[in-house]
Formats: sequence, C-alpha cells, structure tokens
Amino acid sequence: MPHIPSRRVLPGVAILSALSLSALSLSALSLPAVAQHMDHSMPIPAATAKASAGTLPLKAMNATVVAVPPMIKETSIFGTLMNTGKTPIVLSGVQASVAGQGMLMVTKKASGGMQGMSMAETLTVPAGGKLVLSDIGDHLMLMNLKRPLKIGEALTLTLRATDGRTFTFKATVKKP
Ligand SMILES: [Cu+2]
Repeated sequence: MPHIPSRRVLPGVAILSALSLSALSLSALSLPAVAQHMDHSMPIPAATAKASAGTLPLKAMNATVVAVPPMIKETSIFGTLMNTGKTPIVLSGVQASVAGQGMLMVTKKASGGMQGMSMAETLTVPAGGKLVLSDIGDHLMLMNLKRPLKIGEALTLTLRATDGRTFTFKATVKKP
C-alpha cells in the first residue's frame, strides 16, 4: 500500500487518491496514491543523542525509503528489523544526515476505521524476533529532508536504543 507521510503537507493528495489510482501513475515522479495517515502529531523529539555504547544486534531486511516528489520534505522507512540478540531492543530514535529529524511512528485505527499515525517514544524489537515496519503499522519517518531523494540511492540511517547502543544500516529509495 503506498504511503503518504503527511496529508497536512500535501492536502490535495487525499482527494486525488480517492478518484483514481491509475491517473496518478503517469510519470516516474507521480505522487504516491493513498493517504493512509491522517494525523501527524508533531512534537519534535529533543535530540538528546547519547554517546554510542556499542552496536545493537540487529539486521535490516528490505529497508526501503519511500520515494517522494521533490517538494515533499518528509518520507517513511519500511522493512524488517531482526533482533539476533537474547534481550528485547527498545529503540528510541532514528536519524539520517539527509533529514533534519527522524521519528518513530505507530499507526492506529482511529474512529471510522481510518488509520492515523502518531509519534512513539520507543519501538521494541523482541528478543530473537522481528519488527515489521510498514505503512499500516510501526515505521520510521524522516522529516525536514535537506535535499530531494533519488530513486535507487541508498541512504544511511542510524537507529538508537534506550541503552545508547546504535545500529547503522542502508535503506534504498524506492517508489512504493
Ligand atoms: Cu507514516
């Protein structure tokens, strides 16, 4: 399911997507079609980056940055995080040099069956388990993009856990 980071940034898309999906897939930079998310609560987290305390036992699979048109300054990261360790990993932040801020997001069903997302203080990858990042569930977002993203380029992202450990991985910019 395509994913629009913020309806507030691009109010026209929600209306367009209701009309026709095919009409939107006209060009290489056509807008992602469906505005799943209604609500961006926008408290910017204080960037209290602790000194790195080691590397988290994580693996990232199918890590994808959603391609957005150049005027859109936020995007989402989907994929799967595998925790190869024996204890849960409590993620507390994400950052990338290409973005002013990174956020952890959760998606919840709101009234009327629509989905809304909001910022989360933490996301947990269970011990020996995985956390799936998707437009209908937990995911990561990059806000205040500093430059347009190119389809096919790999962005470097760093996740930080509450214990100060970090995990750096690459995510490829793709159309949803
Ligand atoms: Cu989102």
